[in-house]
Amino acid sequence: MASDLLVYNIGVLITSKEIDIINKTSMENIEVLNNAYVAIKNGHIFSLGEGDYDSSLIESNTILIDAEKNVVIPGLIDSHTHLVHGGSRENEMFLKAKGATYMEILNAGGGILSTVKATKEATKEELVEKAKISLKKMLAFGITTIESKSGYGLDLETEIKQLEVNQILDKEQPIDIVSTFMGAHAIPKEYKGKEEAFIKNVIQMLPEIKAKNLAEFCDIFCEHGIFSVDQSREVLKAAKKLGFKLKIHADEIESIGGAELAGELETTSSEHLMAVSDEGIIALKNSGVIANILPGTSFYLKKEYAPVRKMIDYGVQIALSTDYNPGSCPTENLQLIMQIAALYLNMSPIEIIKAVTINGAKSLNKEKQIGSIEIGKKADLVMFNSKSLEYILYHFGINHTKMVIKNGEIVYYI
Ligand code: IZC
Ligand code: ZN
Repeated sequence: MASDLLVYNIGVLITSKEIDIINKTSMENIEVLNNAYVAIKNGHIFSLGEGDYDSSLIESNTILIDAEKNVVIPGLIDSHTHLVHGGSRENEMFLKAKGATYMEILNAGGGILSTVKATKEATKEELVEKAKISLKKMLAFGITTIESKSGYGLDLETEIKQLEVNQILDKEQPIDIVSTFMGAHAIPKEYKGKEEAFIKNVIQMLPEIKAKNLAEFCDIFCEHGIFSVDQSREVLKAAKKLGFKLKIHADEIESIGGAELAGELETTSSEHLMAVSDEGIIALKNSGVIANILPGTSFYLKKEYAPVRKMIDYGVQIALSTDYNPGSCPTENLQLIMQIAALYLNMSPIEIIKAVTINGAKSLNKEKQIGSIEIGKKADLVMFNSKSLEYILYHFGINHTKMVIKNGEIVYYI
């Protein structure tokens, strides 16, 4: 049977299909094909292989794309973003340069709380238009699926507004959006000293978010001075009971047992982990929690990097994401994050690709539909203007994308 679109003459095709040649816990156990082709039909992968494609795969209507020996990989997955927000925080950059810390700025009513104010003041339409500009940039960087969190409302009305913006954006542009409710992102000013009351309030928001089907995941900022391990457990358990899948911002600034809690609750992923303890790493490994590492934040805040090599040695699976947000990582460039991972996390090229494809999909519980180029999966592909994978990681700070295919359609080409 003929295909709708066929990409041929691919120099290096990293399918990200997991293979067992090394061992199951490896971060390098993904398939790499040379001189390959991929055929697409009805928006899904129809056939692929090395060498010449069978002539039965094409007919007069088939769109043929010569990859000219370039690298092709699955569409990138950015599995941790704070996409929808009002305003920006460039003022903080220069406060930090004078010595102010992220926490000091937040405690003075800035940081997340200043974005909460701007997000409350913005209309839904303004938030849609602002986020759309970011999504356009993301698509150009080769991203075909993202996760997008609420958490700049901290009240039911604004949290719903943010999540409805996700819903609108999911329909209006090519990138698929997976929504996460993060009502427990910071303690609002009016709840200072009444943290328990705020926790109750967040728990009361959960059934409404669920009834409106506005989020698949629930996340919380488990951090010294924000939400404790016990408070995080309370919120996440309540969410789990209602059928939410779980994520947790854990051990970003201090090691307080967030990763251990992720293991206990078997969250889908655990985010940041710059200060994770050895016990935390073991908990992640034993529960199969994906460690979602956000090295752009370490870079931008001039902080320690997460101990990724140690986690990989322990057998933890790593995802890499931008953490795109207006405070600690204002960039949509996942390719830059991959380059930072090569430079500062000592990850190998194949480990990096695994982290932004199939492991990104696992961190969204979508590994059956996306994250690898396998027959039957969504035809989400990115072609780079490079014949070698290493070159993409070496030539940093630029955009290497040549073509993006989403659901079998060419949505970006340069
Ligand atoms: O707006 O600062 N870490 N949440 C937890 C963030 C960073 C986003 C922000
Ligand atoms: Zn985050």
